[in-house]
Amino acid sequence: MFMRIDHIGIACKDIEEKIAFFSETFELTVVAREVNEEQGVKEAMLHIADGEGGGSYIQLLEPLSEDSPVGKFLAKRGEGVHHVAFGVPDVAQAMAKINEKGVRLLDERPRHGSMGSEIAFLHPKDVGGMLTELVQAARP
Ligand code: CMX
Ligand code: CO
Repeated sequence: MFMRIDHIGIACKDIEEKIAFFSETFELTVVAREVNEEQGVKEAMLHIADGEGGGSYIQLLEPLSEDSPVGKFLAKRGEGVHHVAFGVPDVAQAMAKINEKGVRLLDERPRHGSMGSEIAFLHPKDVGGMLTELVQAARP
């Protein structure tokens, strides 16, 4: 079901500062910058490698408001790893199969993610404390 790690999502207070840090320290290139109102974030994708069905990235996330998922996370836990995203061939199919095993889905249907992808989240309490995202990358 999982083809690769698509990205690690990192919650930060100041995305410009973290873009400078990650790109300079690890020699990574920013390949996309977006505001996703539905997810309540300003984000940047830093490319690491290309893999089966898509690439792998670091996703830097700055909240658009304090009551968004990342805003609440920052208030409660501070900056750091917010979620892990796995690449899947078909997000709707993966959601159905995973839900059959008793894992709660946080989305009823796939939503729009970075760079034209389709995404869905799984409840962290059902995945050993890890907020998990499924990503079906956009077709090249
Ligand atoms: N990782 C691990 N555990 C987390 C978590 C995270 N990122 N966020 C919350 N939790 C835990 C909390 O610590 C809490 O545990 P306790 O009850 O033991 O304290 C529990 O989950 C419930 O958390 P909460 O703060 O009461 O609930 P929230 O209202 O903050 O909702 C969640 C949490 C995961 C349901 C919500 O953040 C969500 O729906 N996330 C999915 C969407 C998202 O994160 N979008 C931003 C990224 C967009 C992108 O990647 O493109
Ligand atoms: Co993500």
